[in-house]
Amino acid sequence: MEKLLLLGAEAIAQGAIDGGMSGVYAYPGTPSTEITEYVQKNKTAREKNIHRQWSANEKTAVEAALGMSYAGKRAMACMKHVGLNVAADAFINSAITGVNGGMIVAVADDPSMHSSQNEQDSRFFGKFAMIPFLEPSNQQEAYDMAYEGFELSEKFKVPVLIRFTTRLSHSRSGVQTKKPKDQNRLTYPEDPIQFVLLPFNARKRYNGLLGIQASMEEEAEKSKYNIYYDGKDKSLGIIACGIAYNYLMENFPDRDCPHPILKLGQYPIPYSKIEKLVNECEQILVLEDGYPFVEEQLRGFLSKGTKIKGRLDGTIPRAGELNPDHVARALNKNVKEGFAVPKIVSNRPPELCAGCAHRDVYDALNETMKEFGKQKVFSDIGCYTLGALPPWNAINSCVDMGASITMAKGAADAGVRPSVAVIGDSTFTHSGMTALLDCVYENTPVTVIVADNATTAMTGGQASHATGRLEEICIGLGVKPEHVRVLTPLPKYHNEMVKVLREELVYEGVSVIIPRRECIVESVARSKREKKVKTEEVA
Ligand SMILES: Cc1ncc(C[n+]2csc(CCOP(=O)(O)OP(=O)(O)O)c2C)c(N)n1
Ligand code: SF4
Repeated sequence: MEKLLLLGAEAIAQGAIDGGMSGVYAYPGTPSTEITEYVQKNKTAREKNIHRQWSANEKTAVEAALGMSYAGKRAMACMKHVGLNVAADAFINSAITGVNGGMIVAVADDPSMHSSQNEQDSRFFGKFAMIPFLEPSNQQEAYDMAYEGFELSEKFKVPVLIRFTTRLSHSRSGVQTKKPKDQNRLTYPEDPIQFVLLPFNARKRYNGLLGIQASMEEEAEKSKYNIYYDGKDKSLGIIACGIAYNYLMENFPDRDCPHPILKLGQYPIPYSKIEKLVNECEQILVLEDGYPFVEEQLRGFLSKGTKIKGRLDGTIPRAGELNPDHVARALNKNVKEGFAVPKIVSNRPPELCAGCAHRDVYDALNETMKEFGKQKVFSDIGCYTLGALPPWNAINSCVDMGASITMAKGAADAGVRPSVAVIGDSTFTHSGMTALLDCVYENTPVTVIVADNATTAMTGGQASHATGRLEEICIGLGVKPEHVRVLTPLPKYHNEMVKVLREELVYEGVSVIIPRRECIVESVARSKREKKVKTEEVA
């Protein structure tokens, strides 16, 4: 047992390793990526042969984790909040099949959308799936929840969700580790059809899930993560969920908050604890880093006419991250002005790196599209999304992973010509492949540009499942080999790129253009890694 200085995400990883995990399955996504990267670099994980390769997407990650749990072992699936949308089918149904070995689904939410398309709150998914879910208030709890989460999962025989947010994930604190547990042995579920969700069994399993709701609630009532702290001034009672408790306490460095506080970290909502606070206090303030999840439920019959303050009445801003200043204002405390942000670190619009291959792709595409008119390029999520900004202004959509190809298909079906999709190699294998199959199935006239930089650049350069096999995949999906065109995106090949793009844009069928050049940042990082290995070999 030792004290480690860990990011929240790393604390979850370390907690899971020490908690007896046999495998982590994940697709990268900020702010969750560091969980898997930590396991990948961890010596114990290597020695214990813990599975730690990236999955193709979040759905395959949850399914693989469920498969490992089926075999009796402890598994964790990790993702960012929008990844849970992709994994939702597997996730919701895993609550119905139940688990054998403990299973944790760790989901990082991103209020304020620092690097996301939305700021959805995964606690709704936890409630939707009707499973226990945990929300750490600090890095130590993040560790403890992952460490203990497998046992909670095995107790109720359902997956357990750990929901945390950007600040917790990306800030460091001291974490006291616990005695590492052994991995589970390989065992099969007692009931051989437990995981067979044919209606007759699914109904039985669903009733079983409904039947354990009361005990999950009881567990939350007595959880050490849900604590009632009494306070003399009952004019206000405060409910602080997850990291909001930390923000509240930052306003009371001597821990002398005069109001009763209910600190929440384990759900389903412990109703009697809330009832006690509502009965004792004149008003309730709900602090949540996310949607007004608890606040909405409180506004129903539970409030008994008590005034509820939070995001819904404007006490806290309706959108965006919670912070200690919001809490201070809600408590009518003085907010200390910080230093003005120096110009050198003030926000600048993001841009593609100098020398990035995506620049050359957009230069060529923009020149070709001059002939065909504007608003016909559907894009996806990755570094290349920055093509939406000046000087390129080259793309017209970015919705969810894989949507570029399917939106281009729909637009082509509506008569748009040419209809172009721009997608990265990792996003293509995440969820572009089935979209391309839809195009092949109907021979829809779309031009799909798969910008292959041999990595998942936007999230920090994780390996991409497509590297070295992109043409094969496209041809395997049914794209005619003569319409799979590989280019080298460099200024010196600009004219050749324009020529090939033009040829394929007028083709009335499915074509795939693959501009291939390694991400500059990844190329530098790779050279450094290789140099280090060589130096170590010589030494
Ligand atoms: C469902 C979902 N999962 C993960 C992410 C996080 N994410 C954004 S872009 C991206 C992949 C980018 O890789 P690639 O498509 O190869 O483009 P590159 O950044 O390398 O240009 C990921 C994982 C997301 N936005 N949505
Ligand atoms: S990280 Fe790589 S892919 Fe992203 S902008 Fe920079 S060079 Fe381009």
